[in-house]
Amino acid sequence: MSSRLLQTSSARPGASVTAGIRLATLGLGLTLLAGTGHAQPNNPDGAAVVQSGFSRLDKNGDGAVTAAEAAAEKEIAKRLKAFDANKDGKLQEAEFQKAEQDNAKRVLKDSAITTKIKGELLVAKGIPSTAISVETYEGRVQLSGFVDNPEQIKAAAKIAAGVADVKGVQNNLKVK
Ligand SMILES: [Ca+2]
Ligand SMILES: [Ca+2]
Repeated sequence: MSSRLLQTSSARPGASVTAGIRLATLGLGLTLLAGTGHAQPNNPDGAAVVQSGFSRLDKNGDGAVTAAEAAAEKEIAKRLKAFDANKDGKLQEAEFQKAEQDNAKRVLKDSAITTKIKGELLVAKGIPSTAISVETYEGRVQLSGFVDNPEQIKAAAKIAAGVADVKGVQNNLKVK
């Protein structure tokens, strides 16, 4: 086994150097990760404790997030009723996880829409795409920034509205 490894590395001297660099890069990455862990608050012994969203919101630690506790996180507060499966007016941990997953899905969908619109603005002719900021929330798109003329404002809005899953476009573009 070891002699085979030796043969391989002597046959291709460059390979082991590359592997060495890769290992060094990996090491650096791990160091950075460890650094992030240490930087966390409420973590005096340096252990990598990641507090879940649930225990962060369940301030009194009674195993349920009430409307008052959920108020700290708008996306959870918004979903309290819909994900309160046992209808006790609070989110137990399993209910909370589902609400959180639903919001994560929403974030993914919205950023996919934003990315698609930015890509289409980029390839469209005569649109100063870098001057246009695109934000999406629950499928509703907001365009803002300053462009050269009213035609560009119209064209950009038309492109945004034509992207799949877009529910509406708020056009705040202005001529500079
Ligand atoms: Ca609670
Ligand atoms: Ca509940």
